[in-house]
Amino acid sequence: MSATKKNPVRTTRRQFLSAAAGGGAAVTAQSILPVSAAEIEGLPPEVADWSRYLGEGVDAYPYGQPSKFESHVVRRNVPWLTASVESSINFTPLHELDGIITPNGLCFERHHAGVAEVDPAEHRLMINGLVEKPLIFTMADILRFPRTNKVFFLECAANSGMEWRGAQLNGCQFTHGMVHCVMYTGVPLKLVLQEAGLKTNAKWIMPEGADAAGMNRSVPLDKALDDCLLAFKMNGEALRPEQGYPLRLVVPGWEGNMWVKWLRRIEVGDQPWHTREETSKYTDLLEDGRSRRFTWAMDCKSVITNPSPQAPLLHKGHNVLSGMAWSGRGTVERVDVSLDGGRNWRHARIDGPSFDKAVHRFYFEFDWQGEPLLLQSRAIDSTGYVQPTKDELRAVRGTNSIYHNNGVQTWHVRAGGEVENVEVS
Ligand SMILES: Nc1nc2c(c(=O)[nH]1)N[C@H]1C(S)=C(S)[C@@H](COP(=O)(O)O)O[C@H]1N2
Ligand SMILES: [Mo]
Repeated sequence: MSATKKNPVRTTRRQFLSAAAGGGAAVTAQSILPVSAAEIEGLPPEVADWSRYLGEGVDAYPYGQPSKFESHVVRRNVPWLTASVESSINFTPLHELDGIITPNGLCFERHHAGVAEVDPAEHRLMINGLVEKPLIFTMADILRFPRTNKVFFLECAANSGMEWRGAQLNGCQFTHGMVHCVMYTGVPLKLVLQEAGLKTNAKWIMPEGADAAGMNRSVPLDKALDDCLLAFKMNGEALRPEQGYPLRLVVPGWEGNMWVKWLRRIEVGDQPWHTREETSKYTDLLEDGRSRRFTWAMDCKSVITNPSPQAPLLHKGHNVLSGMAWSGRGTVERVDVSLDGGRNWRHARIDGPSFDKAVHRFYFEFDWQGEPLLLQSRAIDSTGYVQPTKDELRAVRGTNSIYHNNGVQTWHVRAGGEVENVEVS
């Protein structure tokens, strides 16, 4: 993935305030006035077509699909980030979703060598290296271990990477859509490792995928024994092929590339392997040319999903702002929202379950009379860590980075309700 900037947009707070005061921008009144029901034929008290005829029977959809009116709600890619579809990404349509769970068919995908088609009957998981007895498990063997259900977010280290130097992509789907949050059913990795028996010098594991990329990463043993899962179900049903069917490693709170899909082998060792995906990729290049070695936990982050460039404001008056927040180090304790580019902050309302290392949903109800807004959200996690501004991040990490951008996002709402991606300084 290239870090080339395409038309970065930068708005100063002064520019914004003068635009707001002068009311210079043309107001597109049509886009913000609610449509009067009387202007539309066929609405109540008229009887609509769908009330006059029988609907489809129970056999119409053996596996249910969304309404055809929701056909625009899909994963999308960015053409200039898609050199080849087998080694690429698409993005979760965050602006169309609510609550904390990502539906299976909308979880973003990141593949280094396409979606492996794995037959579960022939799939095996091998444990080797510094263990008392190397073992090979069938899927049926895995299903005989005690299992657990946990909700976790997965965020690619490159999420928001294109935004590091300046505002670029117009839509939270593209700026923040490399995250999903799913309920996994799986076996604690600890149980399977204990079955093989860890040697006293065991310090690291290296999970490896069965895809053509043979994707692998070094994971410290402490993490493996703490909360990692061998997951076989997502949101109650079998993992989707895109998400690693039939078996994937879940590494809660840590960068997505460690969550090896189509998991076929775990080697136990006494030091990290320094594989391709933890050297040439997924390290952060600092200003002085050195790289940060490992950055595992995904720091606390949030984004306003509505309004956002793909979801403009359509009505004056009462409006609901919504967004999501997450932290790789715990729960999200608080989310603050600003309507004026970070001058004034108000507490947002976190609603729905609050799980460790999972997405949290927040809302902020506000009144809008067509004035320009600079929307920001700032999350604070259970360790007390406050999501930084992008300028604060760049002050520490320089401008060479792609990965691990958890800076505050700004959306500029114009007088007509349109929203664009900007930065304030
Ligand atoms: N075997 C394998 N595992 C993999 C990958 C891969 O290409 N092959 N991509 C990794 C990366 S970089 C990320 S961000 C996540 C993406 O998970 P998802 O496709 O479920 O969103 O899977 C990780 N696990
Ligand atoms: Mo990733």
